[in-house]
Amino acid sequence: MRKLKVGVICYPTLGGSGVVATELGLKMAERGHEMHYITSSRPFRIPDVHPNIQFHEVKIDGYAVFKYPPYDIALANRIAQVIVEEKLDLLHVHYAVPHAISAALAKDMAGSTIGVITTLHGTDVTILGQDPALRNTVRYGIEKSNCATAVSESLRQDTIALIDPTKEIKTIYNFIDEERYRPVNPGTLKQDLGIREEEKVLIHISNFRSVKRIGDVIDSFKLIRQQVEAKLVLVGIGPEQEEMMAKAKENGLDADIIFTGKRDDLPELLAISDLMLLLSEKEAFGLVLLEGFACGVPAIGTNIGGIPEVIEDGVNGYLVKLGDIKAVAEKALSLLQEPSVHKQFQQAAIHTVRDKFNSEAIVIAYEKIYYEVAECV
Ligand code: GMT
Repeated sequence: MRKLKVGVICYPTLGGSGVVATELGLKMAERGHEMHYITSSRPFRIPDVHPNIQFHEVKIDGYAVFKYPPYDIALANRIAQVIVEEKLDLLHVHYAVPHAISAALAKDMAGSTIGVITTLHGTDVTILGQDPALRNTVRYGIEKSNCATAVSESLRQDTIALIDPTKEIKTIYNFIDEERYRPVNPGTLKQDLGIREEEKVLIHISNFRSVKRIGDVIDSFKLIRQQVEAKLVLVGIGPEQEEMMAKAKENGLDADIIFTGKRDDLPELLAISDLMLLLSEKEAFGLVLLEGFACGVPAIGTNIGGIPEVIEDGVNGYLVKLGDIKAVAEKALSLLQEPSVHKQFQQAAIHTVRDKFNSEAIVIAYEKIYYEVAECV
């Protein structure tokens, strides 16, 4: 099969959609395809020099006439240039708004028939798709794509219910880099964070947005902490951070909750963790669950969105109702106080990543779509 030239459009920052776009590009480049990232900055983990990966920066000047610099148009212009200059075979767009719209405009600007795949990641549908000002825009982006994929079955169904596209949506699950996320030796990290050897460690990793319900994580931890010696490690940065720091203090938990900020050593942080909490009110997939599972950390998550497609209740973790912090504490204690059960869950978590979310199988599923889209135009 000939190797393809693929333009990738994504948010280059640390959010889950950017991580998936980056990991997929790296895997496709390993398979010999030429990957062209067209983004505002070099995505995290995309190396400066790689024989099969190029970065095309989208630049925009803040002219005085613009209240808001039109990034979407600058992006379309750059995509159009790259389509022509690099003779791309297809575009893979991650996140519908504005990327799918910019891709459609770019195609028109370049006078090209290039195929477009749009991967929906969650909030582009579950939040933006509910906004009357953006619903039709999301729909337009999907309709203008040759193929649309969703990262979970739940997101696929939400997209049909909220957006009602005529286009078929295919579910392709997320995956993680199994070479990076695996049980590693954390060295002295536990001690360095001021956690005693005998203390249990609960971890939550997110962008600290309100949908993540970090308040529920803290309230659950408070109940857990009454029964076992434990620390809660909160990893990430975002809008709710200060409020959550204040909440920890108000609850007299500031010595037991460690706010680490953004960290690059996630496998090590996961290696010192006994249990992950993801208690979101919206979550299309929950990539962080896979990262934890791959490192042998079971999870308790809400029975929301795509989380039940990742957490198998009673096998690699537990599912609870949104806001049911008592249930979180009960399930957490049943794992933390029963080492043999905890061990079984750890093994099951590792197997979930190897079997259901195997990166090679998922990359091959995307590659199949790449060939279909490249050849159908
Ligand atoms: O809120 C986030 O978690 C970031 C967001 C993003 O756009 O990067 O994540 C979404 O995409 C991830 C990768 O597909 C999914 O794992 C997350 O579940 C999804 N977030 C939500 O649906 C809230």
